[in-house]
Amino acid sequence: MKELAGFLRATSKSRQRVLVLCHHNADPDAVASTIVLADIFNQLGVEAQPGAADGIAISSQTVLKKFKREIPVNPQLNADLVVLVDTSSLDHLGDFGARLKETSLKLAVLDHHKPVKEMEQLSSFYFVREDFTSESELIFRVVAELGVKLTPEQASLLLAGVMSDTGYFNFAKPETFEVVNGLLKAGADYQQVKEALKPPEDISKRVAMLKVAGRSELRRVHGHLTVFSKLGSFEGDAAAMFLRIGADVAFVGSEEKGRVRMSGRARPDVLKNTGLHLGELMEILGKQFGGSGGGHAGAASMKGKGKLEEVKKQLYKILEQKLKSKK
Ligand SMILES: [Mn+2]
Repeated sequence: MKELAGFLRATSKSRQRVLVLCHHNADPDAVASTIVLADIFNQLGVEAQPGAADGIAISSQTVLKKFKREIPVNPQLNADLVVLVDTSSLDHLGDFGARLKETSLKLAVLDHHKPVKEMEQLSSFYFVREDFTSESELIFRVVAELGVKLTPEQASLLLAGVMSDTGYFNFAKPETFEVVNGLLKAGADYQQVKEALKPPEDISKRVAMLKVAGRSELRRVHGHLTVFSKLGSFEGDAAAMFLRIGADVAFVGSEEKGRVRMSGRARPDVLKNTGLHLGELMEILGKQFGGSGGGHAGAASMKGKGKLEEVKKQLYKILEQKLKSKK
């Protein structure tokens, strides 16, 4: 953290204009950490703007509304330094990533996803800590290191980020609760955050979940219950639902006009026993199908070109190898 705090201090002294940027379809963890980091830069005396590439998720919109904050989507690229937050690679910035690449602006990466080699080479500063369950925790730690005080609203935003990325503390570590304690002490409002994160009773989502359940295929791979299903939206939510109702590993994909997309989720105990890492698996599949993929060990996604049936075939080939127990 000292190293990161040092970087933030040095950047503040250098009088650069900073753009803090997060990935497309930005989740609450992404928008919270982006907004709070931009605030901190401003507090340290540097001109900083927050921004999200290609749009933000509905859940983030609700959280931002609750705490009266906004984040510009596809902001202007008039900065000296772009700090990528909660974003492991330019591929996760949608079309905005290609625009950013063309500018050859100076880049810094502050992330908690699986490191991407190419990004490390592209960045002037690279700080990736996969052991953090959310980017918001990372931001909280560096803010503490800097000795800056969070406002109650900033603390609430970060708490929303932590809760969203840990799946309401399902993937939390002991350190997560230390951060949560700090956020509550800084004035975070747990009830309000919980309220803001509560998904609206969306009829289309309920129908989607029922459909995806009906289409699901169950296979046992080395004793593990694996589920595969198809859905054109809410893929991540659907995969998470399959874990809640009993799957060890679940994948939900879609295919439209030759483009495929797939999300996966796996139970922590399965990851531990087998060494499976869905971020790695999705990276392999993304590359195999001319696209990209990545994420966390227990939650990841890919997109590419081709047939979903073919993706499924390759997926099970990998699972056959990876789901062997280490013991
Ligand atoms: Mn995150």
